[in-house]
Amino acid sequence: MSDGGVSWRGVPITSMYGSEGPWGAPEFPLISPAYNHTVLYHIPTNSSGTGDHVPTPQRGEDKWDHEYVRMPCSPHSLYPYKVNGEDKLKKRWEMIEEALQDNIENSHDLAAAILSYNSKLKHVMTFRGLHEFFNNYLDPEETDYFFTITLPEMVKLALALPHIIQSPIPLLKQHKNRAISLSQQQIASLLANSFFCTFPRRNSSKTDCEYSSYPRINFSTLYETTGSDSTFEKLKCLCHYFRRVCTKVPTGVMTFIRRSVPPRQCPDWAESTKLIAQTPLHVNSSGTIEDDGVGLMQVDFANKYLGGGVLNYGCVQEEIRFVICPELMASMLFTETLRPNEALLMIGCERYSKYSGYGNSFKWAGNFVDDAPFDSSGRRRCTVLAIDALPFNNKAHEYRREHIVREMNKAWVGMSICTSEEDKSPLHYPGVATGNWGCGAFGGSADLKSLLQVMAASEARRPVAYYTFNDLRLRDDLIYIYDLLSQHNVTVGQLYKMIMMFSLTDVRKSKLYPFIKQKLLDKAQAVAPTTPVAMD
Ligand code: AR6
Repeated sequence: MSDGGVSWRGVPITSMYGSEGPWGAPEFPLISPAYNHTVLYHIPTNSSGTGDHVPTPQRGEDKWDHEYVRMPCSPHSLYPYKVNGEDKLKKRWEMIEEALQDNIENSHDLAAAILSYNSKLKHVMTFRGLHEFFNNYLDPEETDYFFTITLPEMVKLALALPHIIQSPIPLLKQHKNRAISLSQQQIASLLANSFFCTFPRRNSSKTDCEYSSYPRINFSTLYETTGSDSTFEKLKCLCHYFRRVCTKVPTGVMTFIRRSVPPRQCPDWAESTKLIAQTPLHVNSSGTIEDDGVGLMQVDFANKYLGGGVLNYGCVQEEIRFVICPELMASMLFTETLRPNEALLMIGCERYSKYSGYGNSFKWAGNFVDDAPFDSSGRRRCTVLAIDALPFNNKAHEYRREHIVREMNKAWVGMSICTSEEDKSPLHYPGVATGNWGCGAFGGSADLKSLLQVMAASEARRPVAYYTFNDLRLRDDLIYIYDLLSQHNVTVGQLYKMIMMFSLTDVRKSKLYPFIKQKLLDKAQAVAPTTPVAMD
C-alpha cells in the first residue's frame, strides 16, 4: 500500500471479472481435438475437469519432419559414431538411455552424460555455470539432495518420454492459427529432457540451421552461464520445479494457442469508434501481474523468441515468469518466433516458486502453493498472454506510424484471442493484467505504451488492470488522462489521430499527455468558445 493507504486508481479490481469474483468469469474454450488443435492426451468422456488423475497419452505415429517436433526418442534420431575407423549410425535414444542410467553423482558426471550423446559440443561446452552452481553456490546439502533424490527421478521422467508422449507434437508455425493441449506430466517429461539436453538439432545458434527460428530448448546455454547470481537463482527455481513434479505428478493440462491475424484483418485504427470510456481501467502502483492479476489474462512481456533470455543471462519479467511457472517453457519447444501480427496464449500453467528482487537482485524465495482452481478441461485458471513489443533506443523511432500500428496490432491480436465477432456483449471477461510492456529491456515509453494497450483492449473489449511497478507518477498521470479522454467521449480512432499528431512534433522534447490534454481543451473551446472547461 502507498499514497494514503490506497495504491490503486480507477475502477476496483473486481470490475475486471464481470459480476462475480475471478472464477466467475467465463472459461476459455474447452479442449476439443480439431484439425487445428492437437490434444496429446486422451480426454476422458466423464472428465470432471478437476484434475484428479494423470491423463493417459493419446496414441499416434512418430513423425520426423519439418512440421513436428523432432523427438529425442524417435527411432529416426540417429547419431554418427566410429568403429575401427568406420562411420556408423546409432539410435540416439539408446545412447541417452545408456548415459542417463549410469550413476550420476555430481555435476561432472552429469556433464559427461550430456556430452556422451552430444559429442559435437565437446569442444564448445565447459559446463562452468553448472559446476559453479552445484559445487559453490548451492548449499552442499541441497546439492546432495538433488543428486541422490531428485536427479534419479528426473532421469526416470525423461526416459519415460516415449510412454508419456505417444503422438507427434506439431510445431506452432508462423502464419498459422493452431493450438496444442498437453498434460502437465507430459510437459514435465519434456522439460526433464531439456534439462538433459536431449532434443536433437536444437543446440546450434547458426542462422541456417533447421530450428534457427525457434527458441532454445536444451538447457545447455544455462550451464555455461557464470558470474551472475540471478542465473543461479533461476536454476534454483528450475530444480525446485523438478523436485515438486518428481515428488507428486501434477494432474492438470495446458493449452497453447497461437493466433495469427493477417494485417488486412487488423483494425483500421484511425476509424475505430470504440469509446475509451467503455474500457474499465484499474491502475495500481503496487503489486505485480502474476500476484495481483489473479484470474485475468496476464501479459508476458515477451521476446519474439519465447522465453527470451531464460536459458542464459536474462532475468526480467518474461524470464522470471518462465522460471516460477516452468511449464511455460514448453512453448519454447514448439513455437516459432512470433511475427508482428501474432501472439501466443498459454492456459493452465501452475506456479511453483516464490521470488524476491528483480534483474540482478532476483532470488528464489521458496515453494509456492498455487491454489488457482481447475477449469472444466482440467487446466488451472491461470492464463498468460505472450506478446513481444518492439525494442527501441530512441523516441523518434518509437513514434513512427508503422511502429505505433505494429504495437497496437500486436496487443490487439493477443487481447482479442478467444473472442468472437458474433458476441455482441459490450465487454469480454476476463480482463487483461498488464503493465509497462516494452518499457524495460526494450526501451519503450510507458506513457505511450499504456495508452496503446488501453486502445487495443478497448477494441478487443476487455477491461484492463495496469500495474505500474511502483511508479506512482505513471499511475496518477495515466488515470488522469484516461478520465479526461472519457469525459470527452474520445474514441480509439480519435486518440490514435492525436497520437499521430504528436508524432509530428519533436517527440524528444515534448510530452504526450500534456499534448493530448491541450488538444482536448482546444476541441472543447472550439465547440463552446464561451464555456470554460474545468480540468485538473
Ligand atoms: N508485473 C508488472 N510489471 C512488471 C513486472 C511484473 N511482474 N516485471 C516487470 N514489470 P521487461 P520489455 C515492469 O523489461 O521491456 C525480456 O528479456 C517494469 O517496469 O521485462 O518488454 C524478454 O524476453 C519493467 O521495467 O519487458 C524480452 O527480450 C517493465 O515492466 C525483453 O525482456 C518491462 O519489463 C522484453 O522487454
